[in-house]
Amino acid sequence: MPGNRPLDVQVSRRRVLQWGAGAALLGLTAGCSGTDDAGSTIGPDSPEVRAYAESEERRFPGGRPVAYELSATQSDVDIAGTRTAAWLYNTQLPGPILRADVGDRVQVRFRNQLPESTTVHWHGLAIRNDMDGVPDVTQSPIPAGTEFVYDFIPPDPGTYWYHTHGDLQRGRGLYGALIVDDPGAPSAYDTEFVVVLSDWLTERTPAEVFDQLRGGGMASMPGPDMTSAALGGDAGDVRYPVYLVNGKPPNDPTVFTARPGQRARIRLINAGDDTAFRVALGGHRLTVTDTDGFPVEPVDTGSVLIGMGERYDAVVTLQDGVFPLVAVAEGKGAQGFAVVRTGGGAAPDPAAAPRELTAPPLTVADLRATGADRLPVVDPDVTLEASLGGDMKKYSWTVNGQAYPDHTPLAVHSDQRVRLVYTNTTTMWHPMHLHGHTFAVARPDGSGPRKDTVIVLPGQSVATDIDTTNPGQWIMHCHNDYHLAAGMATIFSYVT
Ligand SMILES: [Cu+2]
Repeated sequence: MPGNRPLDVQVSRRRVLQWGAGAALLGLTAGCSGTDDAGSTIGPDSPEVRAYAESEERRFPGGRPVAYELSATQSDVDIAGTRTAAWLYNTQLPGPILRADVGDRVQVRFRNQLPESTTVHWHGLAIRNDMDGVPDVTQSPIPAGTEFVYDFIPPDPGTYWYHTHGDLQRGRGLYGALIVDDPGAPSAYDTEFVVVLSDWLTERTPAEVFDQLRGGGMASMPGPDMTSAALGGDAGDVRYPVYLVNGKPPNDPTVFTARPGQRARIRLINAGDDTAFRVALGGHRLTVTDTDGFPVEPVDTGSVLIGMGERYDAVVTLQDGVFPLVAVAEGKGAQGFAVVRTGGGAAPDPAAAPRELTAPPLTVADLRATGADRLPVVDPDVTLEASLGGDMKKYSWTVNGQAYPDHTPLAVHSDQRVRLVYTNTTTMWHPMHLHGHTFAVARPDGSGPRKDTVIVLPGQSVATDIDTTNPGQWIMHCHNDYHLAAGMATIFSYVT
């Protein structure tokens, strides 16, 4: 989404009239089916969004106010003794862990001290549309030097995260974990490791890498092809100089400490721009319990494969000693690394390759939603197609043949079961993310896990089921930040 160009959609006079003056003042132009029978667009300032917010307040009476201050600034960060330029939240990499209970009233006073406009997106949370933080879709970009108060109720417990939704800003360091606790649920663990994985540029900005990709150059360092069987081919577009775990490189790793025998909940978040990670903890099997904030039937594995935007939670019973937590940059010949320490001993080798990595990693196909979290099995009211395309000569990535901000919205009505089918016609995998909803991976028996981001492999289709319960304008996009910048997005658009 280069710059703040208005979105190139067919703007009907009818929509402008019905959406009203508020949207006109905001300059919001997203969404519009352009067809009369689709009705008028439900924008972020529409009465339907206010009604949703009010119903959430009624659903969670007495939610505590939880206030956070968040500033985005130009800073620099120490990567193993080398200062590199970064854009950070509260001068931390990753940003601070934000935490609240389900139903709390979260108010984040955000100050933009960057040299350009930005927004903050609360990834995975089904919150009111006007707080979703997507520039020119749910709000005007927050200008440099100004502030904006985000005010929302997290409706579901689990592992979430927040990040900028500005053009190619995330890779500069603007991301952090957002954890939502359920005070009513007994915790099945003794300690918790929040693990934010990312890929890090040391010499160039993401915008410079993007220009290079657009110019037809390889944005990678010299090396073998970046391919992965688990990802069905191309693993990524960019080879990074370093991969980070909680902002730390392998030669200066994060150390998680605990006691032997404790049950640790590991909350894995892939905040990378262009890198899938294959994660294992040496000497331990992972019991995966949740993905994208929602529970699954627990399943044991040696490793998990996690795409950008996805989260996996796993519980382990910790052994006595010192263990490598390895995040292999899938197909890229390098890894992120951290240490789990419960006893004495020398730190493991940052290049450790635990045997847990040898078997194929767990993927979404191995997961089943717990009964309580399944969507009821019903026939879809409407089926929508999202054909994922690309033109490598131009480094253009598309949905249904259009490169965002060019788009034809996927129009839906409230209270429908929508089946959204992603079909990947490219030779590269795409982690597709829908804002404002947690869909179910469609299966005939309804066992598909709930997700907000799902990997679609080359040449394959993934069907997702969505109950349209959160009116507004929701961006749907590839979570590879270069693919998003090159157009792989559209709008999931509620209309009346
Ligand atoms: Cu993509």
